[in-house]
This record gives sequence, C-alpha cells and structure tokens, in this order.
Amino acid sequence: TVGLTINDKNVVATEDNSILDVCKKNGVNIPTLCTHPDLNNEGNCRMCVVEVDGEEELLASCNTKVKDKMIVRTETEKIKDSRKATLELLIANHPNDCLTCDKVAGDCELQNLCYQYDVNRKEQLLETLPQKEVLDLSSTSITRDVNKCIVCGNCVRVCSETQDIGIYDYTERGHDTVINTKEKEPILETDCINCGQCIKVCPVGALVEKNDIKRVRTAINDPNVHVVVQTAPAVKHTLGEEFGLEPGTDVTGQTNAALRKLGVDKVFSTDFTADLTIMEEGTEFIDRVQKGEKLPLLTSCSPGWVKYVEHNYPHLLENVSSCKSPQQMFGALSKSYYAEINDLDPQKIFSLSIMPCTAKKFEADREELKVNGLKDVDAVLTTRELAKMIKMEKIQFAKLDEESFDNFLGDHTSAGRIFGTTGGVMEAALRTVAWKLSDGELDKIEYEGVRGLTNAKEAEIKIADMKVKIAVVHGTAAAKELMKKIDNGEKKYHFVEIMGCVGGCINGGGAPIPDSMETVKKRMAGIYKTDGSSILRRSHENPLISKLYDNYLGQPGGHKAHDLLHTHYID
Ligand code: HC1
Repeated sequence: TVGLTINDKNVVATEDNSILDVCKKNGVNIPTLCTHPDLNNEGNCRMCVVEVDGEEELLASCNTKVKDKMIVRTETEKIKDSRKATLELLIANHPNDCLTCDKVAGDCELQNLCYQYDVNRKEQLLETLPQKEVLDLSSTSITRDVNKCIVCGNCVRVCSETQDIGIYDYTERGHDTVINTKEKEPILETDCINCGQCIKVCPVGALVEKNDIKRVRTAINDPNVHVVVQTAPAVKHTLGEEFGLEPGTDVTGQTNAALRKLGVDKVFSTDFTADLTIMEEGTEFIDRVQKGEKLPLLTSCSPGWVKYVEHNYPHLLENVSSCKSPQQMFGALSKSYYAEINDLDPQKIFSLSIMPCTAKKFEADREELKVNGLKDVDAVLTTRELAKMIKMEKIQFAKLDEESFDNFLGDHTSAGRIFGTTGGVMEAALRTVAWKLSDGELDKIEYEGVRGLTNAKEAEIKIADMKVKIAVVHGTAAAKELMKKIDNGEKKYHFVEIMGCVGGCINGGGAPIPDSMETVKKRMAGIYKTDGSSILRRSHENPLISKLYDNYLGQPGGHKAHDLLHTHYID
C-alpha cells in the first residue's frame, strides 16, 4: 500500500490503482467523458486531469498510477481552466440541437459538464456548424449522428470488448479522427445485433435509440385505434430509477397507472406470455430430449442473440427454439384471441410494448414474425422512451397509486418475472420441466446454480432418472466462447440460455443507464425479491394460462399454438 494526499486529505491506496480510482473510492468526484466502469480505459478525453506536486503538466488521472507520498489536487483554477478549454474544443464541433436532442437531458455528460464548468459558446451559436455526415437512420433500433461524436471511444470498446462484435472503429487520422462503422457503411449493413450497448456508454447523443414516441402518441390519440400495451419483466424493476427510486424497486403498479394516464386502452404484461413461453418451450425441450434431436435447445427470446446466431452460426439455427419471444407471443395473442373475445378488428389494434431492449424494435419489425400479414407488435418503446413520455406529460410517477393489470393477459406467475435477469428463463423452464418430467413429484423452485452475474454458468440437474446438462451465458462475448465449444463438440448440453446483454434484460440497451454493475445487481435482487414473495412461482400454475389453452390454443405445442406462437428464422 501507499499513502498519498488528495485535496489535503491523507488516504491509503494500493499501488496499481489509478488516481481516478483512488479518488472515486474516497468520494472525490473527477469528471470524465471516456471512462466507463465496465470498459478498459484509453484516456482519450483529458477531462480527468489533476495536479500532482512536482509535475509541470496536468496529468490524466485515469491512466496515472498513485505513488507513495504523492500530493494530488483535483479542482484547482488551473484544472478548471483546462477542463473548460477541453469542453470548448469539443462543443466547437458539436451541433447546437441540445433542446431537441434525443439524449435525454441529464443523461448527456457533455451537457452536464458544460454547465458545471460554465462553458460559454454564444459566439459559436451564431455560426452554423458544418455537418460532417447525415444521420444514419438505417437501423430499426439505433440512430447514429456522427456530428455529435466526441471520439471518446466507448462505443468502439463496448462493441469489441464486451460484446466481441466490433462494428465500430477509429477512422481517419490525427485531428480528423472520427469513429465510424469499420467500412463506413450504414449500421444496417454491419454485423450489428441491435443490442444498444453502445447507446448506454455514449456520453453524448451520438448514439440513441430510434425514437418511436411520435408514432405511439399518434396511435393513442386516434379514437379509431385500440392501443394495448405490454410491459417487460425488467421494466418493472428499472423504470423507477428515472424518477429517483432505488434500482430494483418493483414499480409494476405505478407503471400501469402511468400508462393509463398516457391514454392507452388496456394494460397487460409480457410476464404473462413469458409463462406461456415456458409452456411451449418446455414442451419443445421435452420433445427434443425424448427424440434426442436438435440438442442443445438454445433459447430464442433475446433478439440480439438470435441475430448473432444468424450472422455467426447459421448452421445451428435449427437448435434455436422455434418459440417466438414473449414479446411476440403477446403481440400475436393481442390480435387473435384478445381481438376475438372483445369483438375487435385486429387491423385496428395497435400492439405496443415497453422493453428494456433496443433489439426488440428490430424483432417487432421482422417479416417472419407476422401473422396473416399483420405485425404481432406495432411499436416498441424502450424503458427510457416511456420515462420520457411520462416526464413530457408531467406525471408524478413516484406518487402514483398502484394499479393492477387489465383482465387477463396481465396476470402472471413470478416465473415469468424472473425472465428479466440472466438465468431467469432457464430457472423458470426448470421449475416446470422438472415438475412435468417427474409427474408432479418434483417441486423444486429455486435453482441457485443459474443465478448471478458470472459470465458462464453450467449445472447438471437430476430430474427423475435423467441428468439434464444446462448452461447459461449472457453478453455475446461469453456466448461466442460457449458456442465455439458447442460447435466443435467440446461441450455437450441439453439446454442453453443465452441473452445478448451482460446481466440479461435488466442491463438491456434500452434500460435506464446504470452507473455501474452494482446498479444491475440491485435490479436483479429486486426481481428475486418479488419472486421470493410470490404465491405462484411456476408457469404451469398460472390459472389463466390453463384457461387460454382450454378455451383457445388447445395443447402446448399443438397446431394453433404453432401457428401463432412459433416461428422459423430465415435471416
Ligand atoms: Fe426481456 Fe423477454 S425477458 S427478452 O429480457 O424473454 O427485452 O425484461 O420482455 O420478449 O418476458 C426484454 C425483459 C422481455 C421477451 C420476456
């Protein structure tokens, strides 16, 4: 350990730590634009400079290691002037559209720092900045505005390191360096899986989700359109953060109330069709195991992951479950069963979903996921977009009285809720598969082995006279490692859950932007808390799912279920 002084206070630290890390640990805030707790550091932005006694120049605190007896100052006039100059340089090349930028106010670090360091660009505001390139609107999930890019490199690193996909890179040289897709092609033409992790680490508005708010408002305001909404499991444990509540807080009731205030006609839940997914996918799993074919069964509910398989393992596409995701199952039911029992014209139903995921926008748009030419889901808003709509209407979210779902595509078991975290789909499936395979003898509910944030989890579970080998991974970098081993025969499993984002949907590209993985852990804990206190915790116990099969679908895996709830990916 070493002893040093930060702003006249003595602190103790280990030598391999950076000044920035030591300051953070000791509650000293240093601004940065390019460091992110989940990414390696490149020291691109020069915002984190500090003064160190004996050094003439200011040092970047993110890549300067602490030393014994070091004397550090973090907020002198010299430092403030330097940060201000850095910001002025950045905004000299930045568009002037802060009032209308899709990066929600408060989430733009550049804007926050300009306020903090009193950056004044009145003269520049009089000029019209040259636009480098037009907006890239090619993707259904992500909008990219290179004019706003401050070349921090976070998107390059998250895409290549965390996701191991790498569609972005630095292009041009020196002063002209910009970040672009590798071949400067539109995002749609790259290997992008629409996960939106780049949006989460972009400190400015250069990368944002495709904005669908206007389309949704138009539908809500049209008296001839019947708007039904579903909310994803993870939304219920993350939306509260946008309104000052603790990460993980279960805000199901307030979300329902807010959606009604926004004017939707019926409020339902994706957790209900997550239960339905377990009935279908569980049946598919048992069938494949009995026939000994197309194993391992790979989960299909994460659309980023499905796209990843299409790009990288097309020969393993038949291993991917044929079940549509819960989002799409809900959409399909909203325009069939729900329309029939309510005597509504499916063409006049607008099926809206609120998701923590930008790839869900892409999924909703897929040709394969239409029934009779009608899209299952008409629009997807991210959790952040919903928060924005609630703020636009000045709804006091945290003060809303809790409201329940409408009858009956909302009521669910907590097996449907745990889908929102890595390991949740597997655990929910095991609860029902074990019960089925053991003829109701096995009522084990909690499978600790699939929980937590470890990159790759595997277990062997004894069900009746069978040993079921399972694996759970999250984030495409970890998925890539596992898929290599499955593909070359090194690893053999019966069932594998893969989610495109690290942590699963609670850390999706459309979720409120978390400070660190600690926030993600709290979200996960919130989901398991709700699960632990629920009475019905296994999908097959959902009485409304039984009613749906009895009255409409027939058997799990039957003809009608197949027509509506299954698909075949054709890329
Ligand atoms: Fe997810 Fe899913 S869990 S994919 O992470 O299977 O987005 O929350 O809605 O469809 O249920 C997301 C979350 C979500 C689907 C379910």
